[in-house]
Amino acid sequence: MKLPKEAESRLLELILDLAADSGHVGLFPHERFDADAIGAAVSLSRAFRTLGCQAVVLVSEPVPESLQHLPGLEELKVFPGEDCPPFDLALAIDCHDASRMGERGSCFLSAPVRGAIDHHLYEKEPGDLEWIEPQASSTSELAFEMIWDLELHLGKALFDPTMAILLLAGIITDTGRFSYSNTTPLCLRQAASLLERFEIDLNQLNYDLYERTSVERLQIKGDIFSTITRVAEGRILIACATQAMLVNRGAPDDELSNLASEIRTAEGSAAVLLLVESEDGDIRVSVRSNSCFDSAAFAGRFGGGGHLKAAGMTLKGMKMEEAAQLLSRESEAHLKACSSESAKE
Ligand SMILES: [Mn+2]
Repeated sequence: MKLPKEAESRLLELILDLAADSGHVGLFPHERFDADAIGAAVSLSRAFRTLGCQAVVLVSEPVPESLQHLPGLEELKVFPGEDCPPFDLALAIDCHDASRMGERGSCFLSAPVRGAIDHHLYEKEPGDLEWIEPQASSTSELAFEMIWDLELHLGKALFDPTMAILLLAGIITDTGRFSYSNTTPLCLRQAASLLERFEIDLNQLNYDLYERTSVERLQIKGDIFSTITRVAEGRILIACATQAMLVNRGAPDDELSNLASEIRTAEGSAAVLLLVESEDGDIRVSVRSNSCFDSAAFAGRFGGGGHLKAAGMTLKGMKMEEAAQLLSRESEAHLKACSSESAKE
């Protein structure tokens, strides 16, 4: 079996080779990027540029309002709109293949050498340049590791205050403010080291990431919470947001998936499904679990993916009601199957 750390070493060697030659590196965070994806991508791109590479972060959409407080995002290039530069190396960040990149996928695939830095579950044997550690708290944790290793190797400082805020934002959000089970001594040490080296207003960062809201957001939250229905004797909770509900409140839908985690706090809930209708009629589903319910496996059955306790998928060509009924049935069966399995153990 290939060790993930070996993939990191191969990536480091390649980056150093490219740096010597002003090589072109493209970083591709997943579609609808979050703080982790963008924090890792921009931090790596800054570090790679300091080494001598030409580095570009290519994204599918402009920065959502909820992340506009993050520094360093002016370097993002939105594709299509911007050209696809002739990259020597393209790296998938916080995802591992072109299917999570939308239209940028073709640009990613056009690079002669491709790799990935990710912490999502991977079914296949990773390629030589795919550094995938599902037990890592976040891709920002891996980006920290890589930049740290580059610093040690070169004996010069690479971290800067912008990277510190970006990486902390990625680690903080992917660990639910250091509360999920993926919080490890390592990511706490990384956070400590960033706080030691740079002056960071943690209170402000937490406010920007978690608390800043608007009356419209509070209203849409109320609307969505009032749709919660119980399935499987209340062990599964399903909530939905139609386009009409969103339009009515004039609220952007960029951080609704957080509400799924909030719903999960209901006592006795084993799993939560939050269905959000997008403008094009697709239904994006956030899956959260508190139990044996394997969110990634469940989402995988509908073409999605993610982690054990948090995953997502998109349903196409289905009305909200239809989707809710289908998912009620399927999730109940999914929960029953894992409950009876764990009862046997
Ligand atoms: Mn992540």
